[in-house]
Amino acid sequence: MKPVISKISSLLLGTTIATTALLAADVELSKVMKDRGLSEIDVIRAAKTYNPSGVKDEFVVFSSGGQSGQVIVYGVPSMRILKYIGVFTPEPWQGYGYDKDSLEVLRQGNIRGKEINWGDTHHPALSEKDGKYDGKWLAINDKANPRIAIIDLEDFETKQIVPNPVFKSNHGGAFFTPNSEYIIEASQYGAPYDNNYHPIEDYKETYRGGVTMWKFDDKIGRIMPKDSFTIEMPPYNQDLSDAGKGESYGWGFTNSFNTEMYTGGIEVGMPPNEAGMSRNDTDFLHVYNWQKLAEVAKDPKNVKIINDHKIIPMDIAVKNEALFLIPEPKSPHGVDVSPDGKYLIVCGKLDTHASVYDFKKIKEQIDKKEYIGKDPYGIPILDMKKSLHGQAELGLGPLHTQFSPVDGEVYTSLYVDSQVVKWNYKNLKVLDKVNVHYNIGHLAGMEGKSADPQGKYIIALNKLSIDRFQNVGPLHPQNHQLIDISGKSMDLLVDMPLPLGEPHQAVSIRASKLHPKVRYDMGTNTKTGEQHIGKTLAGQERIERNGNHVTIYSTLVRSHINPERITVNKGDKVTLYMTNLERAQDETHGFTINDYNLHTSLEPGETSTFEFTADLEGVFPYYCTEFCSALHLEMMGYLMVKDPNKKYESAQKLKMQTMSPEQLKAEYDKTVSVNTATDAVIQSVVKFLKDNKFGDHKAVADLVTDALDQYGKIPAQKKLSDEAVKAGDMEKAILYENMIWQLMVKTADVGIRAKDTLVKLIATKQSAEAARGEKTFAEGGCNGCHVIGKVSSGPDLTGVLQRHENGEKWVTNFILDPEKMYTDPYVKGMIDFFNLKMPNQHMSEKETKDIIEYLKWVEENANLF
Ligand code: RUQ
Ligand code: CUA
Repeated sequence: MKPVISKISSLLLGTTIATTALLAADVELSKVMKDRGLSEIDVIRAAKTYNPSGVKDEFVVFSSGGQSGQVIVYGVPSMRILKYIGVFTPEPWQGYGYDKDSLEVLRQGNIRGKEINWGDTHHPALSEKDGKYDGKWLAINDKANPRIAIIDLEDFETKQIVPNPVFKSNHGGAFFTPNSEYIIEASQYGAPYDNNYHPIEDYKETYRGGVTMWKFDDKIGRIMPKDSFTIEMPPYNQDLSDAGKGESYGWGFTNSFNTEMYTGGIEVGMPPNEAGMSRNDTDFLHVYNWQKLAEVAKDPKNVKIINDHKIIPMDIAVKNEALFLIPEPKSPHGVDVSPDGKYLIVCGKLDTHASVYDFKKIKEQIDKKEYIGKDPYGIPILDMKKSLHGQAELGLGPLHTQFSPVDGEVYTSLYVDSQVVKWNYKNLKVLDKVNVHYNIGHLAGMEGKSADPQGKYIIALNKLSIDRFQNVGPLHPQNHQLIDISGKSMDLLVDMPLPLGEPHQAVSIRASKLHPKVRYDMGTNTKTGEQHIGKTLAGQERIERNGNHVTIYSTLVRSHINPERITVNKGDKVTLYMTNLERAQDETHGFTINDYNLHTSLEPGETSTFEFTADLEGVFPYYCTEFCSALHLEMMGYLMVKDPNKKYESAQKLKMQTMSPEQLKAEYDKTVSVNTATDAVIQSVVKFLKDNKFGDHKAVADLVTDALDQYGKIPAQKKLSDEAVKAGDMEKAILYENMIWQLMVKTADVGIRAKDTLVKLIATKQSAEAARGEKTFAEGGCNGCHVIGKVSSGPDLTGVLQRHENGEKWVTNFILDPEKMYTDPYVKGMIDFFNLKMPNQHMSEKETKDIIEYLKWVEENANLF
């Protein structure tokens, strides 16, 4: 009965916020289950992944976007997408590739002068310290046009793209070494290092594979190409890689297929590549000592320079005992190093086994120079059997492996079987299998490839989704499936469709390890992290002309763009700098100019640049593209492009009715008096700020600086207004007075924000009860009628506990059962005044107690509201 009554009473009283929640809670779970056809286990699975509004995820996942050339960021366990990061592909909504500064990053990825506007992102990698993720940088490779990009995890933006100077494709990247010293990038398809034509018949002689070791500066988060080098390898198609750690620190591992060095020729009657490249029973795992080779590369005698890049030839690597091969089952796929670095797991792909190599056994053979032979290029080959810890039969098409915190326990994807298998790589026993949908490639454990795997979940990155989702045409979404691995057997929790590319591999990190910023220092070039040359503060907006080069220094702040008119000549070179003056969190402004194919997204504090030739004559509205405020639509202006060789006749002026001198005087007086009243408000805020020593708090002082910056412009406008009055031009005087009002509003806007910030800083600390009470007050809908510090559609509650005898008890009773007190003379008076009755919000005694504590806190700080 209760909900019905409260629904009616709330309708009468005009508040429905609180009752909606009550109604939802009162609907029986069993009815929802029945209506939606859910079983109990479904509900448990839902509960394991459901995040109520405002609740955040424990893990953050970075997934490659495959052919979208992006990175996709989502949360676990909710599987909610948080961001797409433009990397190798322009991303108009972020302005990535549509303003000059981001275009400079994108164009770092040009290869041989060619603009490349897409990528096949494969393997994201998180930077490491002692083999554990440090949450600072993300690297990702582009397989199609061999490149590595670096993303800064302070703002989730791409900062650097480095093309590989000698490879023509890559696959086995990006992998950080355990202290982010290097990023490993292995090639895929054998090809000449130089950019010349070499006949395919010379494949064995002139085509090469290899591994590039990109030197990484983890302080600034940039690859240092000059300090990087490539280890030349035979034209076996190198595949996935991993860096050793712990016991195997200093070593790198890359497997391969096509040690047959088959080059196809289906068109001349040869069997296709797929047959020729998988003929041998074994291929080679490449084992190389990058630490030693980094020293070797420092001596110019040891390196060949190709395309301005250092190459360590195979014979030099062999001579330095830093490059070896070990047979591995044919056409293997992943190579995954265990968290302690003692074991490497290589999966068969065409074999049902996973092979577990023991690094100690590998090292023993290397130390004793015990080789079973050499490959055609003179690289020593170690004995496979002697290197193996053992093999486990897992199922069809094993690909990739992730680790868990349980010793020996791992999870491997089975492509052909469409399963994830849980097994123990130490005792080689299979423990459990779960079906996935369908044809899983990679799988992602929580920090599952670091030295500190977290367990809990595995994500299956499936290649096909077939029947899992609504049919949206022949091209289906991708399917990431979340699997709970906390129990004895695995449990598939939920599917997430990803409507982009083929998300290839994902890495995850505890959300607590990430520390992204919410705003930039004012005037930052976010692509370099440095102060932007176009940084413009309020009042510095200007248009400068130098010959036919026009430079505009503009600002954006709710809700205007300054300047609002830009007039240039057709053919002028235009540089437009834009600074978002906002400091408030999430106050992004976008910016575009009609027909010029330009867009930028300006996060608070960011400056960016448009550079274009005004080659189209006409009138081009520009505007803010983010719905940033109530006056967002007004946030606009015009680019006017005139042809200097044309004569423009002004259109006939309409006969507009003009105001009489008396009317003008009256309007002028009204404007001035509004300004006087507004100024009084500003002065009261200023007094509050001064009385409460705003200068002690940097955040507030910054806001006050901004506010005073606006306020300081008023005298100049006032002078212009007074001059206009003196000259008898009331029309103009009114406009200047309006400008003064605008400046006052901006001052007040920032000033009040400063005041609010200061209040939060200097108010007495809330007790846990009071904090809970504030939440209950808001969630219970109380603030729908009661605004602290203001009379709104209900009375101001500041001081309410003093207003009545036994105030605490009085208010408690009133909250718990307001109807009972409607006839109380004081309450009756209020009901008449506000024409509203306090509704029963069905607060519990505990909630009411918390609210009382909150009201006490309000009272303690009454002077601040
Ligand atoms: S490799 S699906 Cu391209 Cu990462 Cu195994
Ligand atoms: Cu700024 Cu819309």
